[in-house]
Amino acid sequence: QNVKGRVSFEDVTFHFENSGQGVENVNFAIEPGQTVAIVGPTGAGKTTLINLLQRVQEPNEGRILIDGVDISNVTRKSLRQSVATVFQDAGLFNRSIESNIRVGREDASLGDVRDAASAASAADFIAAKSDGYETVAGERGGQLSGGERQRIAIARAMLKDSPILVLDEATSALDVETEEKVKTAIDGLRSNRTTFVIAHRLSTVRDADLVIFMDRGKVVEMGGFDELARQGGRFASLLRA
Ligand code: DUT
Ligand code: MG
Repeated sequence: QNVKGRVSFEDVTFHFENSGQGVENVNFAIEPGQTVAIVGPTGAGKTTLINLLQRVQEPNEGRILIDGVDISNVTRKSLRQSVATVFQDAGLFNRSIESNIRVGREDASLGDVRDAASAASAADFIAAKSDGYETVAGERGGQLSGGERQRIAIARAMLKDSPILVLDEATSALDVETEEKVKTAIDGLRSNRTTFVIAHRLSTVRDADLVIFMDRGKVVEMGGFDELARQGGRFASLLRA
């Protein structure tokens, strides 16, 4: 695969037709392997920004480049190979755990699936189930706990091995032990991948190379964590809150 994962947004503006909300004039560039943390209040445009990167929505103005290529010229299918996602609602199907991990990599062997599960700290809980990898996830993964669903989504992304990763950090509380496992799995997933994270935890924001603080569709502040903390603006007051 020749995608490296350099991403840039150039004057990107997008408005939903019905509401007129969206994102306004977004500009940033991120190097391969770096992490961008997107923060801001509800309705700020965080999910919209991420959706634009996947061509779920298309900019009205400006362009988005991956390794210098305007993604409006890239098919959604090929974009899905380059961008893996780990969302709160993990996007699980009512099929076996094995086939849920394999989504997007139907060619993978059971050995590959097992390796991905281990790397995602999911191997232990899967082994503990009487049907193991054949355990059926249920409607939208409903037969599994939140932490289990998340780790299956992480295993899926591990297996996909794409240069760009998008994750929406869960706000739902996991028990401390599971939380630790999920965090370890995500750290493993992030290494060597350009990562966009809709961040809800301070520790994640602290680790990011670039913090984008959004409000009402606009980038209000952008920079490194220390830089923004020093500026004493919106982000800094969030830290004091
Ligand atoms: N919006 C629409 N139509 C949609 C989705 C969103 O009009 O289909 C509006 C709602 C909001 C703005 O766009 O005013 C940005 O929404 P987004 O979902 O990007 O906000 P967020 O930052 O992800 O909010 P949250 O933290 O609640 O997920
Ligand atoms: Mg959102």
